[in-house]
Parts: sequence; C-alpha cells; structure tokens
Amino acid sequence: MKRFAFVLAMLCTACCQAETGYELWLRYQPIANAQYLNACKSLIRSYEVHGTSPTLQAASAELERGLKGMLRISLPRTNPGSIILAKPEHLLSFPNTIKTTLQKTGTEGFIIKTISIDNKKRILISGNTDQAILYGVFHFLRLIQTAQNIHSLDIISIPRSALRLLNHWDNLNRTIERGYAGFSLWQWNNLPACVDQRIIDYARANASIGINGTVLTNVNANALILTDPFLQKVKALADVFRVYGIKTYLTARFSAPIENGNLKTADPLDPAVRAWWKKKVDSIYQLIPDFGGFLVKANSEGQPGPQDYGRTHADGANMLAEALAPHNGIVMWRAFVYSHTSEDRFKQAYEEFKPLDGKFNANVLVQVKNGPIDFQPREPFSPLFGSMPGTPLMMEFQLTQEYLGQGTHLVYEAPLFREVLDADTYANGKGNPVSSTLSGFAGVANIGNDLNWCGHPFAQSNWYALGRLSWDQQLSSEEIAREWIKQTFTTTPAFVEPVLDMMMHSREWLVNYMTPLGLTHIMYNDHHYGPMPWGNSLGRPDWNPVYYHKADSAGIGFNRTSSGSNALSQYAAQVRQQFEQIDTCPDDYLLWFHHASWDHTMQSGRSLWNELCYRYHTATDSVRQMQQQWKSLRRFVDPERFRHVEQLLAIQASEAAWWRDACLLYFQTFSRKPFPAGYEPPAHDLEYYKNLHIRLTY
Ligand code: BDP
Repeated sequence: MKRFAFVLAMLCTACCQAETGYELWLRYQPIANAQYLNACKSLIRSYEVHGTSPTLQAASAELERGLKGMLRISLPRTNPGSIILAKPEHLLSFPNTIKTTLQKTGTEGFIIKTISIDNKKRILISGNTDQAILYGVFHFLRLIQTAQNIHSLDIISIPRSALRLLNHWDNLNRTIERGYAGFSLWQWNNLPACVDQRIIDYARANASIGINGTVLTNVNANALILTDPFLQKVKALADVFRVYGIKTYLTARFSAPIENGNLKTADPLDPAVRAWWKKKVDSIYQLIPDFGGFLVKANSEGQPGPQDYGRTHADGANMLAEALAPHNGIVMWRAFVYSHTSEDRFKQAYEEFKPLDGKFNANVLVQVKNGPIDFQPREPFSPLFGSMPGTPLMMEFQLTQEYLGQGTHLVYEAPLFREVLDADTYANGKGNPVSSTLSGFAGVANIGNDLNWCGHPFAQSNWYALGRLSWDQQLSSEEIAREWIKQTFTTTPAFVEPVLDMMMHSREWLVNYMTPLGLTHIMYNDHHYGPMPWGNSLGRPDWNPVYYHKADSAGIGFNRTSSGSNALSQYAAQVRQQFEQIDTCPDDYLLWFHHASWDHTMQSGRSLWNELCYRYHTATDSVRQMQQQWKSLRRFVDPERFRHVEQLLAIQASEAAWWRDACLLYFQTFSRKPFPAGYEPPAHDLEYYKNLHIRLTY
C-alpha cells in the first residue's frame, strides 16, 4: 500500500511538476503514451548532419534537446543516421524528385520526408539553406510534441511571406511602451560584453515559429540607439539572432542628424542630411552585415518627420531607403498618423498615404495597423489595404494587449488576425482578401523579462499565433490554438478541447464586455485600462471617448456614411455597400458606421439598447463560465501555472462586470431606458465608477 502511494506521488510529480512557463511551447516533455513513444523510438535512433555552420549546430542541438526530453534518448550522431539534416548538394545520390522539390522551396522553405536507404526508413529534413533546415527541425519537433504520426512524412512548407517580424516597443531604459510583462530583454548596460541565455532562448522561440526579424526599439524612437556605443551593443544581439535566421532592425528617429550629428536640419532633401544617413547606415553594416533596416514612426503623436520641413512621407522614406539600398536593407514606414485637425481620425492615414502610392522606392514598405483607428478589440480593416497597388504593405498587429485587457485578460488574438486577413478588400473585384495585399507581417511584441515572457500564461499564444500565421496565412485560428495548447500544456483531449473552446471564444467575449456592436476607444485616458466612456477631458477631441461613441438622446455611434464623415468612401464599392445601409450593416460594426437610434432594430430582433445590455451581460457571464471551466481542469496543469491563470481569470471576471456596469449605466443616461428584466443589477451607481481613479505604474 505504501509503495502504491509512493508510485502515485511520483506519477503526480512527473505529470504536474511546477513550471514557470519559461520554456514556452518548447517544453519537450517526456511522451506519456507508450505506444506513441515506441513508434517514435522505432524510427529515431540517431542523426546525421552535413555541415558545421552555427545555424546547423543550433539545429542539431535543438534536435538532441527535443528528443532527449520527449523520447528520453541521447541521440547519437552516426552516418547514416535515421534523421538526416542536409542541403541539396549533400543529396547527390538521392532521387531527383527531392531535388526538384527543393528547387521550389526558396531560401526558407523546408521538406520533411520519409525515405528509404538500405531498406531502412529515414527522415530527411532538408532545405536550400541552413536556416531552412533549422525551421524543418523545429517543425519536426512540433510534430512529435503534438503527437502526430511521423511514420510516413511528406511535408513541404514554404513561408507565404518573406517578412515576419516582431516590433519591440522597448525603450533604452528598459521600460516597454504598452508592455505588461516586465522590463525589456535587452540589457543595454551589460551589452555588448554580456549576452545572457535569455537572448538565445528568445531567438530559439522565434525561429521555432518562423519569425525572421526583430525591431529592437520603440517606434517612439531614441536617437541614442544610432550612436556607436549602442550599435556595438546591437551587434552583440545581432550576432546571436543571425544564428537563428533572425535579422536585426532598429527604429530610426527622424531628427537623429540634428541630435547625433549636430546638423541644423533633418530635412530629407538636404544633401548634408542625406550624406549623414548614408554614412550612418554604412557604419551599421560594417558592424552588422545582415542588418535588416529601419522602422519609422514619423509625424505621428509628436514624432519628428519630413512634414516638419514641408516634405512628404515618401521624401522621408526614400532618403533612408537610398542609404539602405546598397546593403539590401529596407525601410518600414508606418502609416499610423492622425492629427487633431482631421474631422474623422478614421480617414487620415488613407488621406495622407493613398496619394503617395507608387512614389516610394522599391525597398520601402508602408506598415499599416490592422484597423483605421488603433488596435481596438474589433475594427474594420484599414482602407489602405487594397488601395495601394503600387506600394508593398506590411500588416501591423498588436500582440501586447493595450486595449485588450493588458496583462490580466485571457484573449487569444488569432481570430482577430484571421478576421482582418480574410476580409475581402474587393481590390480588382471579389476575392482579394487583405492577406493577398500584404508583403510582410509585424507583431507589436508582448514580451518582457517576466519569468514566463508574456505575463499572462495565455498571452504566449499570441506570440505563437503571429509567427505561425505570418508563415502560413492559410492556418486556421483553431489549428494554431490546438498546436499551442498541446505543446504548452498537454495533448490530453480532455484538456485540449475545453481550453480550445475558451481560447476560440475569448476575443469575442472581450469585444462584448468592452466595446460591443462597434463601440470604439472608450478606455481610460493614457493607460487605456478599464472603461471610461464618459471621458472628455483631454485637449484633443480624438483622444476622448465621447468623440468615438457620440452618444446622445437620439442614439449612439459615429456616422461614417455619406451623410456623415463619409469615411466609407475610402473602401471599394462592395465593401461600402456592406456597411452603408443601417438596416443591412452587420451588428458587429453598426456603431463604427452609424449613429443609430436607441430603438433601432438589430439583426437579432432586439432594440439597440436591449442588444447592448444583452451583449454586456452575456459576455460577462461567459467569462465567469470560463473561470469555472478552468477550475475543472486543475488535474491537467502544474500547480503554478494553474493558480496563475486561476487568479488572472478572477480579475478578468470582476473586470468584465466593471466594464458592463460602468458602460451600461453611463449609456443609460442617454437612452433613458430601463435595463431589461432578468439581468443582474449593477453593483454600484455611475458616480462610483466615474470616481474610480485607476492609476497604473506602467
Ligand atoms: C498607440 C499607443 C502608443 C503608441 C502608438 C503607436 O497608445 O503608445 O506609441 O499607438 O503605434 O496605440 O505609435
């Protein structure tokens, strides 16, 4: 009996050992299913690798580490090996079909193929570069971590997009703009002498999901990063990232020639300014030969830019592009611009950038946020997508949850990403979704030095999703979530299915307890945490919530049809038609485009007021159910991560109710309608919510 208890205790410790989350989705836990374990072991006994580059060494090390963890074997290197890591030139004796396939995989695509040599099955992981092989190794390990059949593999995987980047909004003092997971990973004070293990693990995690570029610094840029001592530090990081196929990029402060170079101007047409940038760029490439280029926020929210000198965004971007072109570097010029003079902030990016289509140099991409305003829980796609046929565009998604519950709400963002990517722009007719208009992807990173990298254990899934989706835009949110859950927690279906359900609904619930029916930007001033629909104290109208919802006794919402700001005219006719008529506009976007009466009949048949109450209440109830759902899964998760999620869900549930009560009470002052019967009454009165002064330390 004692012995039984001991074995049971051992088993429990084995399956639920404390975990910090540091390993992310690269946990490589021992395979518990004996049958699957044996199947893997019968195929995997050794490996061979052709070449000695640091990247191949990293691939080998990862393979050994992964298989040691999952199969509990130390994988010997033999020739021939049961796994073969090789480029086409090492495959001379191999069938031509493999070589022909590899002609199509480019520099990053890979194949994983079961082949037979000497009547023995072998697994070939190949690609045209060492980086491609590294991607193949990570994919192979993912197959095993997610318990896929590896008996007869024939995988070809080619990234659909060449630029798959993280954008860190990290300041040089290591604070992170809109960061909810600690301080920056970049330890500027210790660099370049000291590059900690975390930098390597960051690179591994990115390579495992195909991310091939990282912008190290905040878009609200500091010119100091372009000085020689800092560039030495950047080089130390770039040297690590290169091994994992990751290019390093920096944000360029447009006024750097003045701040660092003592010039009188940063006018992009001034020859001295142009010469300064050229010299600066040349010196960066001396240190970092594969430097990726610059990301620039200009003439936006107080950042300097070419318009300060009467020049256009194209003049500014092209000046930098010219300096970078000889080195194959690129400029990612952000389209996030708005000013207080614009009658509708929605329209400004399009108005400034559309006329510049075709005027940018070949190595400039315009980076556009997914929606026209600013990373709201739900936005229609930015009208720039599909409107700039002569300019490569990059998608900017925000992984860090500035407007999505920040560090405490469980929100899986892939459904948001998919919704935008799948929206049809009708550029040149039907069937041109936003995804087809893109030349690259950027995710504003949600990573900091918290033990588990992202703060909320589930926030890791958004980093994961950005990588996987930018590699393959055909992947569904569900497929990505499944992969992530299995690797991050367990492959047990009794856990995977309910957690999948939670994740897949989480974003819609958040929309409905924060900003249902197309409400926008009704968060607190500045830090954007919590509800403040009454906010009307900031100097600029377009910083105030009341500007966005326009609630009055007649109704609520922003009229962007032809009788209003006519922002809808920025879309193709077919898109416009979807939204223009109040009776056919989808409920989810109604208040984005219409000032609708409180009695307006929604597609559900409810009045607008009743629908608003319904959405706020049901979403809050759903979060409470999610909380219970998680509690029922305790036995599948280690105690640390279980408790952490449990505590965060408690915050989320109480904050959903806070959002619900504060918003409904406030909007009721305009609708003057009662709450429909049967709903939980608000916990406090409106004054209570208005008097909550939420101060955050970040
Ligand atoms: C807004 C953020 C601000 C960023 C800005 C940007 O509130 O901190 O600097 O976007 O994207 O969402 O430049």
